[in-house]
Amino acid sequence: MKQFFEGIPKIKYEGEDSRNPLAFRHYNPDEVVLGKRMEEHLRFAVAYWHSFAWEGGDPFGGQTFERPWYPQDNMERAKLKADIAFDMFDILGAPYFCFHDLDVRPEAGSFAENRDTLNEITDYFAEKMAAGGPKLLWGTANMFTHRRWMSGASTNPDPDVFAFAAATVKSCMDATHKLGGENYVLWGGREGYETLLNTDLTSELDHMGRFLNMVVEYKHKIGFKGAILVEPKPQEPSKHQYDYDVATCFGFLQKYGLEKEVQLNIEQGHAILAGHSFEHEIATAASLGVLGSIDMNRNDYQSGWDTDQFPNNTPEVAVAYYHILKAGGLKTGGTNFDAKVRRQSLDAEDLVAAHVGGMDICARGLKAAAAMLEDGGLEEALSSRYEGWQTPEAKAMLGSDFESITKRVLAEEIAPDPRSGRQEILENYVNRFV
Ligand code: XLS
Ligand code: NI
Ligand code: NI
Repeated sequence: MKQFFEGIPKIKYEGEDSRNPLAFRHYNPDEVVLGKRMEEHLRFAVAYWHSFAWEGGDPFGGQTFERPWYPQDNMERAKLKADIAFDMFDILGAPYFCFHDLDVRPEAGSFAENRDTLNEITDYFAEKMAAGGPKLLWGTANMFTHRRWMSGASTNPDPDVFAFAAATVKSCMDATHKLGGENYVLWGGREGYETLLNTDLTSELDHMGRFLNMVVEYKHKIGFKGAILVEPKPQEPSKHQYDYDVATCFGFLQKYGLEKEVQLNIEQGHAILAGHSFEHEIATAASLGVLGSIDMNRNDYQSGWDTDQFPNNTPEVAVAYYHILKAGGLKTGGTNFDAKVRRQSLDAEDLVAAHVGGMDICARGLKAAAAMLEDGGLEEALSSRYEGWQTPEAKAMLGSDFESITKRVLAEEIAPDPRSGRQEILENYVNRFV
């Protein structure tokens, strides 16, 4: 154990009455919920990017944190960062972690050097993982920070950037595969535009579609068994991003023949930026058959930015897990905290406490969701609301046509009798569980 987390013990489950701020009050990995251990339902992952690579900057000011692995520009400090990150995974008992290439190795400028340092650091990870460390939920490429990506990666007007992006994603898929990663993520922060005045929308989308097909072809070629996940977000950093939301992504996947090959990684904050709720995005993805994984970080509702805060709202988390459980639960996906502590939260203890709180609120939400499902009140309300569609006449109608329906409306003098949607009653019902 390095000095960095000195004095911070391994976090334990102490139950609801515990007053210890560094204990789980709800997250009890072995507790069985709906026939499955909590750990297997939630599949928590710590995000290397925000917890170990982000330095506390905002649009008006730079680094606030002081960490022994700064500046993040050489391999010696990259390894120190890895030592400390794996210490925290152990303190939390986190079963998974995830990373971007740029989080874990220095940026060299040349592709060959970036690939070699990525290979070196991921070999270092492999040793730690073999020695009892967590598993890899997903790997990904950061194709948005370096200036080469400013006009996009696969959608860049310059084919050399497309080529650099292809080589970069290949190297990250190789590293993810080597580490037994369970998914590979693509988030296109700069796959979009700043102004349509300089943008050939049609060819950019075609290039992005071809690029994603190459990802899938390469996955099959190397025998990567994990899921390929695209992460929707409407904007930020680009003014407009092509992967706007779940529905937009699904249309894109269908157009390029990928809807059976690619699933989605849905982030709470991105759902809010798109003008949706998290559960809307989850339920939509589930209904379209593309629910992959979740990034469980919330936005500040006042700021309108993707503030990437740790979750802290039980009702929101509970309805999200309700839709996940209803869809059969997370398969290769997990609950990733793509979240960062506030820039004034300088201490190692802040970093640990943020994850402890996030894991605990998710466990609490999961238990509430499971209790709702077990009680079955929402399912009953739903089947009663749609029961009319169970009649043979209603089912037959879907196979008929406007003329015959009109005849039936006249013959049977159909005059609909509106029924209450019972929204408040259902909201009150949910509040019994959260
Ligand atoms: C940024 C995204 C990013 C992805 C991975 O807003 O959430 O963190 O999850 O590139
Ligand atoms: Ni985000
Ligand atoms: Ni994310």
